[in-house]
Amino acid sequence: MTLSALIFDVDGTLADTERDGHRPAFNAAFGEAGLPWAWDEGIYGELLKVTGGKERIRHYAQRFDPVRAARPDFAALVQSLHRTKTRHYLARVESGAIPLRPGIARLIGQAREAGLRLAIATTTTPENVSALLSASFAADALSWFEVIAAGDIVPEKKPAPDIYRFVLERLGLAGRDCLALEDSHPGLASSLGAGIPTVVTFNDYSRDQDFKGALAALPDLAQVGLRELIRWHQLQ
Ligand code: XBP
Ligand code: MG
Repeated sequence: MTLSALIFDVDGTLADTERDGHRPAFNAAFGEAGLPWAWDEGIYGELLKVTGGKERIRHYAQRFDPVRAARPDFAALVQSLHRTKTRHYLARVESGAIPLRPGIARLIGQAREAGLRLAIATTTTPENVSALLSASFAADALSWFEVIAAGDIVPEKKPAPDIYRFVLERLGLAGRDCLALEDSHPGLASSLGAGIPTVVTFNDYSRDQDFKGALAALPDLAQVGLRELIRWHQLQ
């Protein structure tokens, strides 16, 4: 089976964005709104089980601040908090504060040299992807990815397979001709649900999660390049 395309998750895979990127951005938004909410590293690890920033805010309020969650203007509050959070997150990314994970830049360079097609399948907000790619690679990096599927573009976020099915449909490829790179159980469930062989690079938040079904689960891609991915893809 030939490998035709690599499909990358973003948060936790391209870069370790959650603990020192998204999390402080959420807290800055809560502070600006005068809310007594603060997500420390521990609680954020729990909240990451809910994919999507707006969904995560809603889940947190319903559980820890039900009176505020029951207010008629709660939906508008969630939207406004998420816009503020995205502004803070973009500022962090654009300042170069969030580096790529080990081996990612090399792998993308090798894949481009080998003529592999590239795509992105992420739950995060589209602007966050563009900012990370522009801050981490050359200015034209967005054009390297044929499909950038992000955030609310599909009805169901990960672990639902929607976002990966959207990418396959746009690429005109079958799942088995691709390889996905993910960092979390919800992400793996999503890519496997779309029939895409997947390699997991776990991180501090996801290391204890269940990665059954992955071709491999690694701490990072420091020792792994395109040759290894192609070999694993052919073995499955
Ligand atoms: C991870 C997510 C996102 C981010 C926050 O996405 O679940 O919701 O945590 O970004 P992935 P937003 O691992 O699929 O890249 O606030 O923009 O949702
Ligand atoms: Mg992820």
